[in-house]
Amino acid sequence: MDGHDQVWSVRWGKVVGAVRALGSVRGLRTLRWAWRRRRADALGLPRRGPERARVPGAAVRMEPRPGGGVIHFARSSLRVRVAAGGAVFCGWDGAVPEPSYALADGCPEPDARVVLEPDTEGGWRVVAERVTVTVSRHGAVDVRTPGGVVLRRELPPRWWDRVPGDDGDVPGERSVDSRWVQRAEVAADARFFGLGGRSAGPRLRAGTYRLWNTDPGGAFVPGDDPLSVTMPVQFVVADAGTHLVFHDNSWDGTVTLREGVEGAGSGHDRPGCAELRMDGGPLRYWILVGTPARVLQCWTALTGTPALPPAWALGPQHARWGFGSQTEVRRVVSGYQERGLPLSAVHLDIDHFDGHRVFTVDRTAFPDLPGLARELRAEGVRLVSIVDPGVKAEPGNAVYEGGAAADAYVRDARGREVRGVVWPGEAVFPDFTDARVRKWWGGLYAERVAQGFSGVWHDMNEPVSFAAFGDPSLPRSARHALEGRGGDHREAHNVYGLAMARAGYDGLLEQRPEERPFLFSRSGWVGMQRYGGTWSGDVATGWPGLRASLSLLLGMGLCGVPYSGPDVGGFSGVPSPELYLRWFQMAAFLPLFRTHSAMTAGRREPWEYGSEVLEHARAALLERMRLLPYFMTLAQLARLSGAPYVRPVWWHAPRDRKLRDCEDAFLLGDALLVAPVLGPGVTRRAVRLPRGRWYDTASGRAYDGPGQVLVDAPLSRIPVLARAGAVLPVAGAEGATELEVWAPKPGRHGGGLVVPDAGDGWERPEVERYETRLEGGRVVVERQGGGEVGYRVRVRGLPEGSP
Ligand code: NBV
Repeated sequence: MDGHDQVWSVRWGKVVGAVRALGSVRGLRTLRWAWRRRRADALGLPRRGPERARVPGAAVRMEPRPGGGVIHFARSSLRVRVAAGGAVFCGWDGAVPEPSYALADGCPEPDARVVLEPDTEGGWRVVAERVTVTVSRHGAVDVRTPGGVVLRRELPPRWWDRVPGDDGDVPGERSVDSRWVQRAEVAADARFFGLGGRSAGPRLRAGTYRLWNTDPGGAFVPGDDPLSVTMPVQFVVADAGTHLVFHDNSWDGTVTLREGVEGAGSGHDRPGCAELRMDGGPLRYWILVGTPARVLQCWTALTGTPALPPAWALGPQHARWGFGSQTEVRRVVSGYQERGLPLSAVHLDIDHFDGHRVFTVDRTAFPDLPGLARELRAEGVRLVSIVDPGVKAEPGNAVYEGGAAADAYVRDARGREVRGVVWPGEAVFPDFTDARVRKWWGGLYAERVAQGFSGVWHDMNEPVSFAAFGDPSLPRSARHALEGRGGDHREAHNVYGLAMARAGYDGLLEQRPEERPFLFSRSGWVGMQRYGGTWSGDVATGWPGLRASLSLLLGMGLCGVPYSGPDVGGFSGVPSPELYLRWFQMAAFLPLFRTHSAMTAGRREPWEYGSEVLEHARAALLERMRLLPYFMTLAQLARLSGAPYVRPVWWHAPRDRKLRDCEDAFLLGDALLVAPVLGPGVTRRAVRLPRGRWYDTASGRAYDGPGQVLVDAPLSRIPVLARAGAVLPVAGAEGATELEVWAPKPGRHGGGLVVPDAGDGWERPEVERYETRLEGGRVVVERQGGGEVGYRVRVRGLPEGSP
């Protein structure tokens, strides 16, 4: 089957599955639930009724405020405020930065040096260090570089307000569900990235992308949209500069993108265009401008530093839905050990619960989980547990009863518990937007800790409630606390997974304050990196799935979530040995390196695909172990600077258009360029190189970029190139950290950072900086600021026989 056939077979499989499911008990439940959900919304949501369109109209006056000011228009107002770190906030209709689920520490202080002043065109402008924002008399907002080049032009927005007086609205006030649209233009050469985890990227081509976290149901292939993490975050890269725009609004909406065309019609450029349409919520956004690294740094300052995983979470991990028993888990781990394959963690899925009830254990199949955990831990293998938010609603289920007593579950507009359908059957959903509920839920992680689990994996938190038709989630009319403000699922849906992650993270931290909590979550929103990472979700087995998983990961990194990875081999089916191996080889260079599969899919142990695959998988595993100190350094750097471990190849050269369009390779930190094999039968592949010298790490051969080169990609490995001059920490043969140094190009300097991490705990290690240069044909490595290079140094990339 080629990629196209694989995509269609996945889609067809979903249709057949859905039809079959309808005949089962669960099918009937989901049918009943879908009707109930629809009815709840018909009764519980305000009717749309007549609406009135509105645009800001002409500017009337301006009010200066710290960091900017407020411009009043005939029918709206715009607040512009430059924050101390350089991020610019724009809020229409009185919108202010807080409250916000995205902001890590509330709204940053204004940059006191910035003022809003009249410009020569009759509008206003703010001039900040890295950006100038001008506002026209009719409410168009231009974002310019300090040199005056326009990066983005936001046209005046348009609202559709319900006619005042309807459904208890206060006349003259905008209701929370006023719909709005805002259209922006960007340079003709600009490329769009981001929007959370998208399957059809990383470069987001023309299309409409929905902002509503969704379980795609079954496995997804490129083009399936939306998925579990959607974010209103556009990362835009153009010749003139890079910028990020974040619309801080968790409501349902769409972003329609269209790349521009240079020299379209009579030689004029047609600009690129991004149109955001929202079903409600505030029109407020942040704009960040600078180099990609600078933008991500500023983004992290705003939305939070990524949680630092413990070192073991950077090692190889193995999961499966359907281990079925403790004996089977033991057998799989022994299989790794007997073959000398490193393994850091095993993940237990919902089949280890008692009847799919979260925070329970099936004692028949897993009679002594704490014992197993202790035994494995002594052998260097941790256990990670899945946690689903849906709680089986039945008397006698202690979790359910505890939550009911604490009034923890989401209720409908009439005040009754919302009862959906998930794995355990009829289920209720904790309202994580309530601090009190987060506290209660976090306390439940004590049970997981007592079972011996070292970390958790949050699933089904879009949230999912199986429905025979319509949205597989909660009714939009369902009520949520929203931190005491009160509101409904239209606003809470997209932040549900984020708030659950917060509860889980805090719960784990409380249990084991001396350890870094390990958590990754399928769904989430802007800021989820504060609590952990994510993974691809149910990516379809097949070459298109492999590509989709890379797209997703790169997009998440640009949205500030650096720790993620795919299900190696794909979730849904039986990969060919070649596909399994290529997936495995790519994932060995990704932060979360985990094999996983569905209950009905084939096995994922490296020895299940024949001896040749086993040997090559072993090589990938050993290389991963060798690179662990580098991964740990990248994790620390992500915390310090927001730079994702895995970066697009244009990271340091966003003006290189060919790199901008390159979607089949990635940078791992500053030192390595990884070129995975994404199709069958490949033994050589083209690699687009950024500027500078690059060494094929397998052959040592040097290539000079920019440009495209052909490199060998035998089944035994995927191409990995090292940047000349790079310094990276690796584990030496005896386990001690060594510096791998790639010879700089003659006349050039190089260098690299090393963050020696103890592996866990909260100590903040020092960042060590190393510099490299060639001197008389020898590579010299020095520690910046003087001091010993306290590591053994291994130089690579010098011609044979060099000193
Ligand atoms: O818990 C079962 C699976 C899990 O293995 C997978 O990783 C999640 O993405 N889960 C989804 C629910 C069932 C999906 C069909």
